[in-house]
Amino acid sequence: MPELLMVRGDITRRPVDAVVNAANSSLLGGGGVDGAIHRAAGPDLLHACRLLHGCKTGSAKATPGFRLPAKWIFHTVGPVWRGGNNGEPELLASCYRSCLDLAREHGAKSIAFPAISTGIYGYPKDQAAELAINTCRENAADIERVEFVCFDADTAEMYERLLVRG
Ligand code: AR6
Repeated sequence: MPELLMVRGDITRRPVDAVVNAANSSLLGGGGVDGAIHRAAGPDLLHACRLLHGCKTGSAKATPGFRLPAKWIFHTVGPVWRGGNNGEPELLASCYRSCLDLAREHGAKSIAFPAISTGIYGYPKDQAAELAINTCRENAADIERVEFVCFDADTAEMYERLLVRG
């Protein structure tokens, strides 16, 4: 079983094998965590992303980490929240699973996730946290360490509570 833990702070600083980016389907950058990752990784990241020709919601694609401490960046596209009956939970679970699949393919033993879809895309934070933890518990058997990197106090508190509950 992997170690699942909450880490408070900026995902761009995490010394893990792979960090996950909550991108949009163009993969050409944006605000939120996507903007932070592009700024920290440097301009080579955008060049690499251009070669990927976008990404579907629920899928993920890999680039090197460039100037990040992480070796890899897995870019995934979360669903935009439209009330919850438009496949949002399935698509969000698919983001986490796709990134764990990429970790396996690339031999990444540690991975750091942001709270995908819970910023600009509006997914309710509590529902997203529960789904993220359950999906990683069920699909990360061969990964040593899964970090949930929380930028704000609300999100951190939710993950803390849910991870303790087990
Ligand atoms: N480290 C960790 N978490 C962060 C950081 C950071 N440096 N910065 C923000 N967060 P969002 P989304 C948290 O909006 O909802 C972009 O424009 C943030 O507090 O970044 O999936 C993309 O290009 C929140 O908890 O991603 C897309 O267009 C979480 O990361 C769109 O936003 C996700 O918030 C994707 O929206």
